[in-house]
Amino acid sequence: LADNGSGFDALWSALLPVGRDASTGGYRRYAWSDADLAARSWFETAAHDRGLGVETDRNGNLWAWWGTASPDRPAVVTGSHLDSVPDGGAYDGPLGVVSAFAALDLLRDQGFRPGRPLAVAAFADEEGARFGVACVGSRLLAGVLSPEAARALRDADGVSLAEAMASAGHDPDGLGRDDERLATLGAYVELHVEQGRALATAEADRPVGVAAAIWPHGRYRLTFEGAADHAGTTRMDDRRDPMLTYAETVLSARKRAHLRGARATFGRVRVEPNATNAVPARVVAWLDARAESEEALATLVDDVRVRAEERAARDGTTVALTAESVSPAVVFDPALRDRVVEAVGPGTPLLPTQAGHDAGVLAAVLPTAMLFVRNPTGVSHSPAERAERADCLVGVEALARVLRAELAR
Ligand code: HGY
Ligand code: MN
Ligand code: MN
Repeated sequence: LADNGSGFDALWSALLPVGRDASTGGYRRYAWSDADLAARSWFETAAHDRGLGVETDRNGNLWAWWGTASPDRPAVVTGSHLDSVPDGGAYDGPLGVVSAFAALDLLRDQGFRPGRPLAVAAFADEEGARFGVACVGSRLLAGVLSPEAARALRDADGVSLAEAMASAGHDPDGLGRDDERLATLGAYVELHVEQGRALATAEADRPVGVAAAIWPHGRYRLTFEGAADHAGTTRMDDRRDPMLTYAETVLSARKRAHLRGARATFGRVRVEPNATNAVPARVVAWLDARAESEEALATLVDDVRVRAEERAARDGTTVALTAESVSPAVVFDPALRDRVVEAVGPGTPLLPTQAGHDAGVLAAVLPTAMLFVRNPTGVSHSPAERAERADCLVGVEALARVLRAELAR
C-alpha cells in the first residue's frame, strides 16, 4: 500500500471501540441501536474525510459516492455491513467497509481515474440479530422482503422495526424495492473475513480467496407448548414438559444434519415462565439450518419438524414451526467471478460458503462477487474472530485491483 497501511489502520482503529462490550470483548451492534448509529456516523465521517457524497437510501443503507451514477453510467459498488450478531467479532462486516474505503484511497493515491462511479456501501441490518430476519437492508432494496413485513418485525422487547427506525431518525414509510437506485448499479463486490479455515489450510495457504457459491439457509422459529406445573409435586409421568420436547429436537436436528453433511443449530431459546422450580409452559427456540442444495435444506427442516411432532405427541406437548427467513442457493455471476479471480491473481482459490451475505441477496438483481480474507482460526460470530493485519492489507490491494478492472470497463 502506498501509505503502508496507515490509512487502513486509522479507519480500523476509529471503528474498533464502537459497540464493543467491555466484559466479553464482543460486539453488540444491533440494527438502529445507539451502537449502530455510532457505526453509521463513523461511516459518514469516513466519507466526509474523503470528500465523498454520502446518503442513506430509502431502506436505511448507507452510500458514499465517488462520482455520480446513472443508468448510463452504472456504479461499481463495494462494501459490507456494520451491524453484528450478539457478541460478534470485529471483522464480520466491518472489514469489508474499511477495506472499501482503503481501496478507494489506494486508487486515488495511484492517480487512477475511474471511467464509472464507485460507491462504498454499508447495508443495514445484515445479521438480523435484533428483528430476526437477515439482510433486511439488501432484501428491501432488492424487493425480496415486503415493506409491510419488514415494518412489522419486532425485537425481543416488542419494539417494531418501523418504531426503531423512526426513533433513529429514519422514515420507515419509504421502505421497499428501489428500482431507481438499482438501475444505477452495475456490480457489487463485497470483501469479507473468511468464516472458516479453507484459506488457512496447508493446501491453500493464501491470504485471499473468491466466493463461488452460498449454501441455501434459513431461520425457523419452533414454539413448543406444554403445561406449567410444580417442579416438585408433579410426578414425572404427569408432566407435559415442552423443554423435554425441545431438548430431544435439538439432539435429533444435530443428528440429521450430521448424517447429511448439512448444518443445524439452535443458538437462541426463550423459556416461559423461566423459573427454576416450575415445569415450563412454553419454549420458543430458533433453528438455523443450512445445506448444500435447496432440496436438502427443505428435507432437513421437514425431518426436524416431523421428529419434533412425533416427540411432542409422546410428551403431551405441541410444536409449531414457522420459517422466519429463507435464503435460496446463490451461485455468483460467473463472468464477474472470473474477472475477479483474474484481478486477484492466478491460482486464487474459489470457495463455497455456508454463511449468508448481502452479496448473496443482491445476486438476484445485479452481478455480485465476494473476496474472502484468510481467518487463521476460522472462528466467526465470536469475539475470537480475527484476521492478520498483513492479510487485511493484501485484501485491500486485491479489492483495489478488482475495482480498477471493473471501473475501467
Ligand atoms: O449468519 C450468516 O450466515 C451471516 O453471517 N449473516
Ligand atoms: Mn455474520
Ligand atoms: Mn457478514
